[in-house]
Amino acid sequence: MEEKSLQQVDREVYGAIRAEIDREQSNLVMIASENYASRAVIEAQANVMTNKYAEGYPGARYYGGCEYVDDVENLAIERAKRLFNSEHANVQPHSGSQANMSIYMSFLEPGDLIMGMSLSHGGHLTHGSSVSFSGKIYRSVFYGVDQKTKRIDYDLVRELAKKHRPKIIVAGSSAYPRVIDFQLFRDIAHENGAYLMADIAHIAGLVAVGLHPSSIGVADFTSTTTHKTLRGPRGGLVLSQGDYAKKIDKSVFPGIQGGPLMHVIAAKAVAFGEALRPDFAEYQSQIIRNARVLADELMNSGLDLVSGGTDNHLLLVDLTGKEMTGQEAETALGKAGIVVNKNTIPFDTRGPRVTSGLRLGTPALTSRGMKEAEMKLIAGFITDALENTGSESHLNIIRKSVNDLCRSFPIYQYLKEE
Ligand code: DSN
Repeated sequence: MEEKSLQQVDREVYGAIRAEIDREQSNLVMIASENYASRAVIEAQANVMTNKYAEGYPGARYYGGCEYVDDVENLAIERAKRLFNSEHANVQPHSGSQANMSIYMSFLEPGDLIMGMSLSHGGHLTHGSSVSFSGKIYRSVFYGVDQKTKRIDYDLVRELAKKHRPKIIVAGSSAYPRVIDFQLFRDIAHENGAYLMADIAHIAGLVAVGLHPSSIGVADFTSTTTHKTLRGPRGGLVLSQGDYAKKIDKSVFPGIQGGPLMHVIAAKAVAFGEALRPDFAEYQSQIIRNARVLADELMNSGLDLVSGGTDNHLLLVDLTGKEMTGQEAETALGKAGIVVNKNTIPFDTRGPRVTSGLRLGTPALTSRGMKEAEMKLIAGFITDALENTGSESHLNIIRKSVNDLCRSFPIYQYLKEE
């Protein structure tokens, strides 16, 4: 077998990857769900375990030759359980969506009712949206935030649970800047005969180190992705009490997936190992400190934030009443080298392709070592760009300052082209 390098074999793909390395290095990545996985995580993911079929679970596979992939899966399971203080962990879901699907498939029948947070109030597609499998296979009803405080309206959650008697309540979000009260959700769910599923995809890193109340041991089951605040490879994870283990395992495989991605599971093991180290807790606190400084600075310069601030790693800028849409703001910031995403905000009058909001997150900036001083600078760049959305030349000037800042916080030094 010829063993040429990617660079020798495929200039186009190699070129796109080099360009992506440069993009990630020279822009401010502020998409709240993105991060920079460590060198060790990326190395573990780019390995020959991608070749191995391993349907089943460690010690009970449907293929021979699984001794080493068993080792990494056992390590990933044991570390995930320790990290989250969970009785059971299934590390095989390919994504957060599949982690959620595996829970639904374990405990719901088609047509059963899911109650989740409305997408436009910060929920997720897989929490019952009509365009996702979760809203096609199951019925759904949505709770949301209070119109005034923009915090979850727990009275409404209770009222809807009583009225509709959902089989499962989903507590979790992809755009909610405040603490989620899992205990209160549990009380409401159990009062009304529902299971509670917590989807901690965004806040998993904070939960792991105790900076957000944990859902483990409170919710019946918890799902997460592994690549957001948790800073691992892309992928999913399900955590639960031991007595649900069999059902969930059966639902992940053979229920909804075939062969697990063993190279990704190896990288998950590495990421969980990293998250168990003390410096990970310090990293998570810095994420929160950075988000707070960014929020304060943006509000001081006249921008409105949904709920008036943040408790976690993200903030939502409310552009209601401004000439500019979320889409226009995203484009202008992109030209200035600041990568964000437009986002619907609660009670948005604009559609999801346009929106009146911007979602900003600090996990990736914090991974590259940025702290409060840099957040102040970045808040200045953002307000300057939003005041000059129509001026290409002004956005270019900001971009140069962004590039300079990025150069002072280098990443991927080990990937320098030879
Ligand atoms: N796409 C993720 C996010 O950006 O929050 C959710 O799946």
